[in-house]
Amino acid sequence: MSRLIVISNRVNPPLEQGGGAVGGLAMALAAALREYSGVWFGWSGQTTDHYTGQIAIQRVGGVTVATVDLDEQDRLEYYNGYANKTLWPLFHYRIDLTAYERSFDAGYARVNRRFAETVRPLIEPDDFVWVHDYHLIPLANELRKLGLRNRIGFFLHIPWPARRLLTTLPKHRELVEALFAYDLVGFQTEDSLTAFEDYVIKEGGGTVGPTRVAKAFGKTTQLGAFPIGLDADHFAKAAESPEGQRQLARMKESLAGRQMIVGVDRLDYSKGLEERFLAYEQFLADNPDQREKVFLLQIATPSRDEVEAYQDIRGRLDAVAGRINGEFASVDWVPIRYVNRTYRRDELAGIYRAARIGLVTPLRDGMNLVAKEYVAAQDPDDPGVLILSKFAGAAAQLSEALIVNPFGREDVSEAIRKGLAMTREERLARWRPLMDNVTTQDVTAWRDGFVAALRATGAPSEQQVAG
Ligand code: GDG
Repeated sequence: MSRLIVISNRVNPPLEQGGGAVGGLAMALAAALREYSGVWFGWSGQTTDHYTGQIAIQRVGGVTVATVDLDEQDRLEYYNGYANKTLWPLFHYRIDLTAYERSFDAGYARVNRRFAETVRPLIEPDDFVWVHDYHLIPLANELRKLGLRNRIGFFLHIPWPARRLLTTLPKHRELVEALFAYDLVGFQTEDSLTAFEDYVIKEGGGTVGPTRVAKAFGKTTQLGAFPIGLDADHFAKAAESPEGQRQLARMKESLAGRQMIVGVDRLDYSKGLEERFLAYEQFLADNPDQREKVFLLQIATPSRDEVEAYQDIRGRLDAVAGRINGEFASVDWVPIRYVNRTYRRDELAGIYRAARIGLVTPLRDGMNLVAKEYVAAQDPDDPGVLILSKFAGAAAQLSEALIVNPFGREDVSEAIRKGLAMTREERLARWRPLMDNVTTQDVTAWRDGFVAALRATGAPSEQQVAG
């Protein structure tokens, strides 16, 4: 059987049960790599003075993991730079935070070239190559330049932005053209896929056929939407595990008869945390009878803290949480418990289960796995209520959630009120189809769907190989 070569920016070796890595991508890939033999290649997260291209190979949990160190300039220009100061904000509709710097462009191109040269010798003729995320869009093009003829697929974990937004990027055309070196380009949602097609047709002068084969720049690629899922059974079991139950008991004790609303996010401006705090403040102002009967537990794990926009949002959240607590707290009640640390996955499952409401209100999100985790962790006899942003990719699948506009404080405040008052019957009626969706459209379905679609593509055309 052909092997699978997975390439992503960072490599998080498959985790032991209950392990504590942060990042939806890491969890999903760990599950994928348990199934196929192959290699997972990416940056170690370490830097050296000069790039050597020396690969460190480890065998972890049945998966061969190959990592390489980058140099300091790579970290600044490629990772902190083009990936996290240019593409991430732009693709999350934050043009105000998007930095366009020539050195970032150069760093992005350099690291993609280096990755291609370094991983090339690990790839055998029959292997399928699966490249992940916005850090590595030009990788297939670089691999093709080195003569690689294997089938190569790309999956974008974040949203694809609207055409008008993308065209603000100085080298938008090159970026999109680079995607045509892949045999398959996958998106989280139909929405992202349609936005890409719109670009191909209107900016790229190309076409998209009924089977979603796109033609532009003299090349052809297959497109598809593959909504990412959860290791759902595993996660549901984590809520029942000793650690999950211990955490649940601990939370229940600390509730002291109050209801809990929970939010769990990487500390990122795309997650809408400040807007969430303000909406919750609105709820407290609108519903004085609910004060002291409820609290919000917000777990926000620090992320990308070398990037200024992340330091800013962290400072703002500290201030807003402090202000709201100062305004509403009483001697034995704090309205927001704001925690900047990481929990084990099984502990998280217990925390989700203890919460009457899962509050997931990103301003933009490719998918959002927290929404699915909240659903999977619920008690089947007495489930909680999911409040979900219409701008999370997950909203397309989880339509029985209370869907809100995260920019509208009144809207979110009203959903909180409704969620807290919801009868067990209605909670069950909403949760059952949500749980069905989360368990059937799980990470295995995602992975198998993508790999099957990649296998079904024809061999790369000569044009693609010529790059
Ligand atoms: C990108 C896209 C897409 C958080 N705190 C802790 C912890 N987490 C875990 C959550 C969840 C993951 O991090 C976050 O996943 P998301 O999907 O919400 O978001 P991103 O990290 O932005 O991921 C996103 C995803 O890729 C997959 O394609 O859904 O749209 O932006 O799994 O549980 N995990 C642990 N402790 C914590 O304290 N163990």
